[in-house]
Amino acid sequence: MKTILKNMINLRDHRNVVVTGIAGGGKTVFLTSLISHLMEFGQGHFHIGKGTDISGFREKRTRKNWPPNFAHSTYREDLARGRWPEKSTDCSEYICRFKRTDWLFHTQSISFFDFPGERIADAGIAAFSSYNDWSEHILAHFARHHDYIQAAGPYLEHMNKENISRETLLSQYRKTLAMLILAYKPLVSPSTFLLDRQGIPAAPGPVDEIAAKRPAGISEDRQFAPLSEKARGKNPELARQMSLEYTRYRNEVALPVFDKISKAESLVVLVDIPSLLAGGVGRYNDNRQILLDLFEILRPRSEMGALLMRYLQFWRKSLDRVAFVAAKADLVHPMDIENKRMIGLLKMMTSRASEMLPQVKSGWFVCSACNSTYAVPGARRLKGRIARNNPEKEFKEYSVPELPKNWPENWKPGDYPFFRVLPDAPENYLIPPRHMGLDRVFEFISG
Ligand SMILES: Nc1nc2c(ncn2[C@@H]2O[C@H](COP(=O)(O)OP(=O)(O)OP(=O)(O)O)[C@@H](O)[C@H]2O)c(=O)[nH]1
Ligand SMILES: [Mg+2]
Repeated sequence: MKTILKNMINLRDHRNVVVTGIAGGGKTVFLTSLISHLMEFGQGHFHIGKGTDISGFREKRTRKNWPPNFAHSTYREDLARGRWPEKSTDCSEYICRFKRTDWLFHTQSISFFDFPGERIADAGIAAFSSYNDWSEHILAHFARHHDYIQAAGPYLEHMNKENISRETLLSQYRKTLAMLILAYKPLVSPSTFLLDRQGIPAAPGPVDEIAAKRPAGISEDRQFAPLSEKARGKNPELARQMSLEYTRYRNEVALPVFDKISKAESLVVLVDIPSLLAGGVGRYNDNRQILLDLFEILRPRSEMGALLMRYLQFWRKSLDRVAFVAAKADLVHPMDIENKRMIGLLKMMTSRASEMLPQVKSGWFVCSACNSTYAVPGARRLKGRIARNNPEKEFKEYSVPELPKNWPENWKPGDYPFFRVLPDAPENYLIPPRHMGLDRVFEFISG
């Protein structure tokens, strides 16, 4: 009764939804499929409420310079043609409005925000308005973690020298960042080193080659690197230049993204369990750390969160829902979904993050936004168009690893060979991609 009444008189008709996750985690495909289901409601086994109907769907395109409109029709076309959308090179937003039969007085309006996963690493830059504070923060992070000490050791040593030039300092920092990329470490910040503003990712190669090609900042002449208090004291002019470039980067690259993330009322956190298992324990550890860093920022009373809010200077609508989603569930055998192993792994990985936001309602879901496999009856096998070594793009049967009951203590890349497949979506746009659990996620995040 209470719910019916709440829905009938619901005055809050707009919701900001941010979909987050690391690069390649499935954000763009998730949104593409979800929007198709809302747009073509009734055509895709997508159910909400007790037989709720959605009608009058309208996209609201904006003329704002940034973020650009989410290119839904391009991505839907990609799926229909059997290719996944390109990785995102900029943030984008999709705003839509529709009527729900369970909301009598209002239409629901939602904005969905998508961004390139690499930008999450700039959370520290967004949180600290002062270059000096950011320097202390990032240098302390390097000092605390053994893996970072390895990559950053030569840089830290160089910083303590008597006379340091801008060129050598930046070159050493770029080498550190290149080593972090090669070690799959998450804190590659400024993130434009990994994915520049034109959307060009760093090409794999030796450390020196990556370091020589990529700038630690917006461009060659606008780079920066952290300096300790002692080094700043010894090199005041260098510190002044670094601080100037830091502030520019923060205003132009980091703040716009984190401003959007911090304004979310619903957050969808995609976790790509097949790729974490396929990639080894290092990939898992790094991904979990990224998640914890992000939640540290969203935590209302955390130092970073408080700083971010103070400096962004906006009236923060409060985050009230977080959906943790085990994405790409079609890459896992249905047996491991039925026996709850997939959701179990998701909960184990994210429970600490969820506890960091006790005032927010958390939900856990298993979901596949674009179901592209079929289960082979009676066997731990799937049928799909495996992406690798399949020039004809044929459907083939292949074995899938069993999900572990718990996250193992250790595992190597290749211990769980989950394969990528090509998308299998109807060419008829009226029919949205097959999905698993997408409607449950939507029901939760739409409040
Ligand atoms: N089988 C399957 N694969 C998926 C699904 N969603 C995404 N993928 C795979 O994951 C890859 C990355 O998906 P995207 O949606 O582009 O990931 P993203 O999070 O937007 O990545 P960035 O733009 O780099 O941040 C795709 O190219 C597919 O290989 C899904 O529902 N099922
Ligand atoms: Mg994307």
